Order: sequence, then C-alpha cells, then structure tokens
Amino acid sequence: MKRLFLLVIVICLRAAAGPQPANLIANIPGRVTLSLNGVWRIIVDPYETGLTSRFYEDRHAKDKQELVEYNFDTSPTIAVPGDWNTLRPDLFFYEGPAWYKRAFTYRKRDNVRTFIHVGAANYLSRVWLNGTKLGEHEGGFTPFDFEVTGTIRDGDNSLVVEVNNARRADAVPSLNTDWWNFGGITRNVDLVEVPDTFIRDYSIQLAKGSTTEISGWVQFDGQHTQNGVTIEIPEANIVFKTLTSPDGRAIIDFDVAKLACANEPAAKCPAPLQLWTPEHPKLYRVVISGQGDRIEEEIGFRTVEVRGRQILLNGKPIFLRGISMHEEAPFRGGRAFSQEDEQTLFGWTKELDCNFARLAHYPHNEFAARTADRLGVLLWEEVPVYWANDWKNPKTLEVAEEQMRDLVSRDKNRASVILWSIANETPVLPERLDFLRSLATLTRQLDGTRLITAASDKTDRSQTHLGIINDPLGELLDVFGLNEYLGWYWGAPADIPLMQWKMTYDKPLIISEFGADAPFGNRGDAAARWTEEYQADVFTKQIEMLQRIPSLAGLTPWVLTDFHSPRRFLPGVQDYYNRKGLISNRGQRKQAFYVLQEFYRQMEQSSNH
Ligand code: GCB
Repeated sequence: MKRLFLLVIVICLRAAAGPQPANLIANIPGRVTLSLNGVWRIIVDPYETGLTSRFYEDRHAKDKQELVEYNFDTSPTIAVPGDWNTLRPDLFFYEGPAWYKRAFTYRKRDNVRTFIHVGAANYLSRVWLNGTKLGEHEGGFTPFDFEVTGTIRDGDNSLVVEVNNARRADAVPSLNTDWWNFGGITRNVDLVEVPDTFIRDYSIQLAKGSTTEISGWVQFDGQHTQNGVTIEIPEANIVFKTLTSPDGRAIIDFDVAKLACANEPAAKCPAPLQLWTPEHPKLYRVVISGQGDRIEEEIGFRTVEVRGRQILLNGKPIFLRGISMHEEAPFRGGRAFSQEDEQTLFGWTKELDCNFARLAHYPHNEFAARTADRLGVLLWEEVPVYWANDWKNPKTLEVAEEQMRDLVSRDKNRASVILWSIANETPVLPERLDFLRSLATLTRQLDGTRLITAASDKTDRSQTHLGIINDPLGELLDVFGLNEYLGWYWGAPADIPLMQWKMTYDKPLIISEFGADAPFGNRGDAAARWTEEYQADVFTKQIEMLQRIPSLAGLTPWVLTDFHSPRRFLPGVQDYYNRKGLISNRGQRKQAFYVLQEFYRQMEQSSNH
C-alpha cells in the first residue's frame, strides 16, 4: 500500500513537471564538431543475422582456424549521409536491416565531454561504439545523440550502427505512404565536443503576443550547475544576466525596449527590435554564455497568432503563399540532406514568390528551417502520422510524441516555423481523435507560442458542388488544413468553378494540397490527363475558386518537385514517381509553375498596396 502511495506521488510529480524536453544537444552547427560523414562500410543483412552474430564487435578471425563470417573491412563502402536506395541500384527496393561501420581516430582531452550526434537514420537504429551498446532510436527523420565520454578511446575507434527501414504496422509512419522509404544514415553524423558543464539547450523567442518581451530558458548540463548565465544581442544593445537554479536551468524574461535603454541616455537608445518577416528576414546574433561554455546563434523575432479566421504575423493579417515540399534532392534524387540541397529547394520557392512552405510529411533536415530563416519563408513542419495508424497502441502514440518532441526541440528557435502539423489524411475514427488529441496537447505544452495544424481530406460532399469541412479533427487545431483534389481524384476540372465550401469551424483554413500529375514535356490538350496543360488548367481553376472562401488564409499546392513513390506505376508516365511536381526531378519548370507564380506575384503586389 505504502509503495503504491509512493508510486502515485512520483507519477503525480512527473505529471506536474509537464512534458520532458528532448534530451538533445542544441545547435550542433554552433559547436566544435568532428564530422564522421564520408565513406562507411555496409553489410546488408536481410535475414537479421547481425545481432546474433554480434556484428557490433567488429571482429576479425584471430587465426586461420577461427570462423568469423563477416568482415566490415572487406565489405562494400557507402556514403554517409545518403540513402542506400539511391546510392546502390541493387538496393532500390530494399527494406530491412543493414549494418554500417566507420573507423576513426580520436584524441581525448581533459575536461571535454564527447557526444555522437546523428541527424537522422531511417527508421530504427541501434548504435555501438567499440562493442559497447550506446542505445537505440526509433523514427526516421529526427536527430539523436549519445554521450560517449566514457566509451570513446584515445586512438582507434569503431562505430557500428544497425539501421533497419522495415515497415511496421505499429511504426510512425505505418505501412503505407506515398513516398519512398529511403533507408540508411540519411543525415550528418558528428562527434560533438563540449566542456564538462555545458549549455545543453535553450529557447529564446518573443513571448506570445508581445513584440518586445523575450522569454525562454537555458538548460545547463554538468556538475556545477548553479551559476550565472548571460544573453547578449549586441546589435540590439542587450545584455541580460541571470542565475541558474540548482538543476542548471535559467529562466529568461526581459523587455528589450527597457533593457536596451537602461544605461543609455534617451538620445542614444537604439531602435527597438526589427521583427522578422518574409520580406525582411532579420536575424540577430545572439550569444549565450556561462559556466565556461558559449554558443552563438542567429535568431529572428516575430509573433504569430490566430484572430478569428485570420493568421497574424507580428499582429498583421498575412496570406500564406505556399507550396508543399518533400525532402527529395534536386537532380541526383534520394534524400536531401545538405545546405546546398536546401538552398536549391528554397531557391525555387522564392522563385515562385512564396512566403510559406509546407514541409511534408515528416521532419526535414535541420538545414531546411535554417535556410527558411535566412530567406524569409514561413514553415509548416510535420510529423509522419500519415493515413492509417495503429491508433490504439500506446507504443505508437509514444513514438509519434517522441518525434514531435525531437522536432520541436530542434527547431524551436527558428523564426520561420509557425505551424506544427500533427497528422495528414487520417481516417475519421474515435480512436484517431484520442490519439491526435494527446499529440496536440503535448505539442501545445512543448511550445505555446506556435500554432497547431493538421491536413484532413475528409469533407461532407453529399450535396453537388458543395463541400462541408466538418472533420471532428478541426476541434483540436488552431488552423485547419484541407487536402482537396477536385479535378484529379474526384470530379472534373469543369466542376472546379462551380464548387462552394462551408466550414463548421470559425478558424483559418489552409488548402494544404491540390494538384494533378504531369510529366514534364508531355504537352497536349487541357482535357487530357497527364498533360502539362491539364495540370495548369487545374491550377488556374483552383486558384480562382479557392479565393472565394472567406476563411482562406493560405495555400500549399501539391507539390514543388516530382518525387519517388512506390505506388506510381504507369510506365513512361510515372515510373515510380509522383508527377504532381511543378518542377520535374531534373529541375524543369512545368506550365503550372508559371500559373502559380503569376498568382503569387499578383497577390504580393496587391498586399503591398
Ligand atoms: C495526398 C497525400 C500526399 C500524396 C498526394 C497524391 O493527399 O497527402 O502524400 O502524395 O495526395 O499525390 O496523391
């Protein structure tokens, strides 16, 4: 009885403490890192022999007698980051485990702690260093790290990672998706060095609804954690000092206008913060220091909120001129992972005159949000709760929550990110609503400053040319996303101008998808499916019709570029590509690209007048 009582108290205390932040090291690009990218060894292991044969020991036969039936050193090589489906034509369809190994030398130094940080590996990873298991990570699109201060050797080291992209009904995403299940270590791998006591994480942004009050926290990790911390924003004349509590946490809360002018005569007082906008994506250099550690960041400051059916950026209504994007590399194909990839992808969104992008359907690499911060593109970020899921399975919910936690943790300081999306096209079931309610609640607790959305494809279409947007999912959201494919998956293009919409929620609406497939160069009659003309016609008619919806706050048509999909078979037309891109997989702009570009240019001009 006493034990039970104690247990209840512990659980209550935990609940009162709120959701735990992810335990990731923040801002890897701002740290001392040693890249482990490059040439790794790979053993493809379809029968899952590696675990029982202990591949993680990276053994070699001691003599001619000993039987060891694997050898990393003579196995094929593979590039990290990268996906095996693109890098190895024989693994194009492969789904299952593969073992990666990288040897490296390391010089240990006093008072330095070392972590291994993996940007992402799809889907399930198990990691060993020098034969010692560091841990496991589930989720193909979020970062993870392990401390290796005690395990890493001064000299030669062997890092072994088993990556398994086998699909599972209880995973997130589940068995069926309209994108390629690219496997492998798909993002950067780094050794990260930090001082004994270091800044593990921080959150610095404008307080909800305020354009002058900065709030957040800094979390130290280490032994002597009760001490001073300083936040500096030199360009804004800000120096804010505070103390950490014994658990190494400091609360940040100051008014920029007051602090910047505290020691200045009024005449010398600098202008207040220049707010981040898509037109002027101002980033400030922010320095966080204390306990012998120091981190520099580029951070933008803006507010976002909903007023009735409008989305407000810095207090002013904004129309989101967006596009949906997958994380597929321009030209070479496969997973995008680099700064250069993102520069190209976001370069195209700018060329379309977008101020917004939907990063579908999973967390993209961390350069995406950093690039969007610099170029002035607002973002919708999403976790891969997609189509059918194992709604009643608590483990599945946990995995979805973990991915949201890791995503929010990674991108919480990015001004570009305004929306967290909890799902895409999920079926109307009570158990789905329970699942998504938990996910929405957690997301709000993790980040009360941004908006929650999801994309639904469920509407009541029982009346001709009237669509009623009434998916109960809407109750959970700040902004409703509707995937609407009139003219492609239902109805004909001629129906589009006749269509009317009603929404039961008094909330902003984003049309998060519409589109049509057309391989680049397939020219012909606008009445014929698969032609560029048909696609352009759908875009022209959709744009015209959607503008009549009073609650329309933005668009993210489907999709920026053609992308690989295992469900698209038509030879000579699809060839395992979803062809709804406005740009082909080789970078060629289709007719519909120019239709959307023209509309967005006009919208921008009219919003400037
Ligand atoms: C959708 C899905 C998206 C698909 C797209 C299509 O509704 O959300 O993942 O790729 O339609 O092309 O069918």
